[in-house]
Amino acid sequence: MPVSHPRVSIVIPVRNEARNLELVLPRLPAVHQVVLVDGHSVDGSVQTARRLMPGIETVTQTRTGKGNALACGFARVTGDITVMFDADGSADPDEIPRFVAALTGGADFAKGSRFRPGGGSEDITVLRRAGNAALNLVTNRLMRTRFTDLCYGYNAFWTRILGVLDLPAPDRTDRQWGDGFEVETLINCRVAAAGLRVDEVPSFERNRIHGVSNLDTWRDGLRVLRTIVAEHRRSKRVTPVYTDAELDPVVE
Ligand SMILES: Nc1nc2c(ncn2[C@@H]2O[C@H](COP(=O)(O)OP(=O)(O)OP(=O)(O)O)[C@@H](O)[C@H]2O)c(=O)[nH]1
Ligand SMILES: [Mg+2]
Repeated sequence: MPVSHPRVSIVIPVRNEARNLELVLPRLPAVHQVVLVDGHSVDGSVQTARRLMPGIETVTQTRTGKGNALACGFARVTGDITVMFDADGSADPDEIPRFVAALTGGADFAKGSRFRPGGGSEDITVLRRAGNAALNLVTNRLMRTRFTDLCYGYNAFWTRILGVLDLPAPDRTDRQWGDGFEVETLINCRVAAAGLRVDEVPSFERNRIHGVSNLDTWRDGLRVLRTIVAEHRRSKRVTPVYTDAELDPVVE
């Protein structure tokens, strides 16, 4: 059933981003809910966020990695739309309406892309750009998709499709596949395998303002490659079941 005035929840994974939160949080639009998922920060990120935004919900992630942080945040979402939003200053809050418009326009998943006309990046290195292009090619060939920016973290989706993502449960104690930076690829592949509609949204990625990246190009690039192969195999076992009424994937 279409939602005419969707409530938007923004999920922000945070690991030692206090100085960036000072600049990022005041720029967020007024929304239904903001959930900060803390990765055991030691720089006062949580306190900074609460000071800047008293209504913010904070949760400590249960394991390690950005994927686990997102899974913990998604579990807290009460809005109709979930926006995945990095805290390092690279994502532009003014683009949120663009993502929402793609979803209200009929998409199930609005995927940010730095490589669509109107998009771009100040932050991507030559090596990462080449790696991302190669990983796009492999994914598009195997999954029959048309992604232009597989490894990008700025995305939004109707919260009702959360079951399709089937992310590792927050309450498991041991590290799970999907807990790390492979999470975006895993989500993209699962959404595609379920036959959901993905619309790409041009997005401009700014440089991280303070601090250093948590991502390791080679290690995480290889994890993404393994993810594509694993998700391709999984897609053979998942029957697309997209109907408006039922969005849980069926794994035989
Ligand atoms: N809670 C939590 N947040 C994390 C973790 N790793 C990264 N993040 C957050 O996820 C967001 C993206 O992380 P970055 O390190 O900027 O990685 P990236 O944007 O993929 O890579 P760059 O383009 O190099 O910046 C930031 O808000 C980080 O603070 C983690 O293990 N736990
Ligand atoms: Mg970043």
